[in-house]
Amino acid sequence: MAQPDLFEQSGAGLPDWLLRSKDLRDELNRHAHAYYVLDAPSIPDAEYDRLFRELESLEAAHPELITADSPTQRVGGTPLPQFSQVRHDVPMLSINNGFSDEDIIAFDRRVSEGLKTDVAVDYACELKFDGLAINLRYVNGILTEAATRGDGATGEDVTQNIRTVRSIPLRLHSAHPPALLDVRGEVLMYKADFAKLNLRQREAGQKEFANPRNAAAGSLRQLDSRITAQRNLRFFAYGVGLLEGAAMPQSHTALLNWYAELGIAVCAERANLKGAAGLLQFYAEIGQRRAALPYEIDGVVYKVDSVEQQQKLGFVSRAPRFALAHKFPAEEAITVVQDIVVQVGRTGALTPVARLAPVSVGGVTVTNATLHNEDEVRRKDIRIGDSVIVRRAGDVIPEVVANIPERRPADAREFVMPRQCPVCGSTTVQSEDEAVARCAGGWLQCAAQRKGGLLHFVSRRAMDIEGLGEQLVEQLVDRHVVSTPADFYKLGLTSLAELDRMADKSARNVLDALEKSKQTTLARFIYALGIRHVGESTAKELARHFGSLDALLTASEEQILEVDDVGPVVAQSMLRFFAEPLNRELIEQLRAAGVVWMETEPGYKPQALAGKTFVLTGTLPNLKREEAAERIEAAGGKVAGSVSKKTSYVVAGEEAGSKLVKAQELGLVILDEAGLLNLLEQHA
Ligand code: D41
Repeated sequence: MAQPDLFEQSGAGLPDWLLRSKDLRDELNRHAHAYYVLDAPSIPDAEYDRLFRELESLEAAHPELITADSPTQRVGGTPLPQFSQVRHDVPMLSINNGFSDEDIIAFDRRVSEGLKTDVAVDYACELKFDGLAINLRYVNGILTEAATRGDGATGEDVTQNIRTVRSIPLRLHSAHPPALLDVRGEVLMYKADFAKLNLRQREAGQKEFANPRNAAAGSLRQLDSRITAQRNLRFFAYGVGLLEGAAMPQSHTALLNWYAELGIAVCAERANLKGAAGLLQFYAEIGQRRAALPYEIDGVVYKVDSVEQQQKLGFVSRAPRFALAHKFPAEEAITVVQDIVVQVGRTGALTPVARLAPVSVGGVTVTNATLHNEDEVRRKDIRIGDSVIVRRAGDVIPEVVANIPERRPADAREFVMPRQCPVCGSTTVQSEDEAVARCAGGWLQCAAQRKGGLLHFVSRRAMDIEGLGEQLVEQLVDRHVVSTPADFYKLGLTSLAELDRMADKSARNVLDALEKSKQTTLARFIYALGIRHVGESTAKELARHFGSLDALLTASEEQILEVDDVGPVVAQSMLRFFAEPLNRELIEQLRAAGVVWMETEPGYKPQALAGKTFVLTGTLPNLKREEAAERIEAAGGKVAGSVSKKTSYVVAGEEAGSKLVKAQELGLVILDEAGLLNLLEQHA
């Protein structure tokens, strides 16, 4: 029976189940929108599931209730025999790429010339998602068809699978939707979902995906949409095709804002900027934040904002003149594994490292990439001589992602994990619960562990001793000048000046930096000790909880376990560390050398800014970003990387970019440096 009849026949007294099913549909769709589009869950998952099951059972009893926009229609469905072809009414164009500053300046110049204007052009800047382009067709507000871009003229019908993507509304949020709307955007998989998927694939003995893009593509091309439904794909809109029965918005920004009103997900990381300088600023800012974003992007996209201007500019071959993708340097490259060696870290962990034929990845020449551990080498089946894909993302260490089996030479050699530490010759141990093998030699035996531990001690987030780099520490250890962190503070001008490539001036700088580092915080000191499993945030929690080093040194296991985020593994590791007389001695020597910090009452927790979240953007006139963060944290506040509704304060300095724009859009409190200092003082 068709649905309108149901409503008509019942007249005044509609049956309860009919009204209830409509309420459930609307409510579930609302919650799904809050969760997947607004990123602001409105009910607990369990409650959502309960409502969902209620609707399912109503629909099972009354199949005529099932509407195209029912949330139950997102999951499962009968397997597709194949994908049929869809011709795009308006072709899906491609987008031109730029790589260098010069390319961007030339683009802006072409645009200005095309528009015959002298004033800086208004651009809408957005992210370039590394996913799959897709067209969603809404007829009278209902999702009726979804197709891949294909060659731009013809794509594949993936409607069934797209219905399972929960950030795509099955019905537009509008009482008067356009008669026809083609929404264009990108389907992608979040990095975290990708990691979980690969873990599941590995555990099930199935093939892993090389990257989130491939995983998204594979998930969208599933013939069984029940599998797609489990993959948690996402969608962000960035364009429009055919539009009938509504006026075309006058700018790209207006288009995306309209989409948001219609319940279609658009990315919040956008900015409206002017001229080439604005574009380059956006690129730099997003480049900084790239690694922290939950999804992969391969660049940013600039579009002339005004639709009138867009039309004036027209097209070159298959791409519009009004848009440009500014690509980041590729994060992956192919090269040859020349050797596999073993490195020993500060905890004695033995890490197989591939020595590579030099290759440029992400703008940097890479010659080494980690293989993590022996299991990984076996699982990925990497041999010496193999051609491999290497990846370098953000600040992380380059890694070998996969080999290319077709290119394996006949004489490729397998890697063998040494049974002895390659540095000190001690035996290696492989514990049951860990994938890594470790050198059993410890600090006293093993120079590699010593070097690693010393480098950790001087590192920026620990004691922050500038000028004590890898080469210097290496020499100091090899010449037996330094063997424990306390030895650093015994260094004098003569012992430093004797080292290779050490001028008098740089020796003085190192001594100054050592002197400066003595004024530190308890958190940094704890972190610098390099206790296994005690990272930076655990060190902060420990410092906050105990207030003084003596309180920490005398703490029992139970007392340590009271600290937030500290479990038995961390507690055990700390007790073991502090029980070692040499470690106690080290701590005493460091104190005797003059290393100090402010101690507070045990259990003291500065409440002033507790629960407040800060985002720092741009350059502050006096405070370094790190210092500002430290002071906020010292007052109990948190520092986050990106702006959201939950941000309490945005601290903006010189050249603040899209974070500031977003803060303004959200109506957040924006402080300058003076404002921040004021706030800190008020709460001191
Ligand atoms: O995020 C993207 N990958 C993205 C792709 C984007 N943000 N904007 C885009 N804009 C266009 C035009 C200007 C043609 C509407 C695009 C693409 N095109 C695109 N993606 C794949 C081919 C073309």
